[in-house]
Amino acid sequence: MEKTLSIIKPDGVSRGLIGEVIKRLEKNDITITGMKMLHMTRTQAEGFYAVHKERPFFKSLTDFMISGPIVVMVLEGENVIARYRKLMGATNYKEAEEGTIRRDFATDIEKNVVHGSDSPESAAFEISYFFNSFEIVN
Ligand code: 3AN
Repeated sequence: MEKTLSIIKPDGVSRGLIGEVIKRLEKNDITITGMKMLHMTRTQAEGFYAVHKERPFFKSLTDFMISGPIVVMVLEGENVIARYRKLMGATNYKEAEEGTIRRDFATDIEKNVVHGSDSPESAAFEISYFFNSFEIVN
């Protein structure tokens, strides 16, 4: 079974989309094995997005990610990294397929409601960034 990290970003939480995202996970046979709400500090957000630190949008992305609480989840299932990214849709919501979370709810390339790990390596890093082993059920 594969694992991935999902984040419901500050725009998703403040717009009341937590239930909507979770409903789509459950409908698609994706199991939630860890979940919590938190409000990142700047240092935590910069550490999480360290791979993007040279990108022009780094400051704006980290500002946004600390603008309010987020919900972080560990998701589990067969091929869940790719399946969850398919449910999310493309980073740019204008290019996202119909019926995806971002196509339905994103308002901006940055305010795009959700995050999902893009590889097994980033999933391992991202899950351990937010969860210890006691916080993930089996
Ligand atoms: P994804 O979340 O689809 O894997 P990444 O990892 O390439 O996308 O980018 C991380 C986050 O950075 C995105 N979710 C988005 O919020 C933001 N981002 C990516 N590309 C841009 C861009 N060109 N302009 C502004 N923000 C961006």
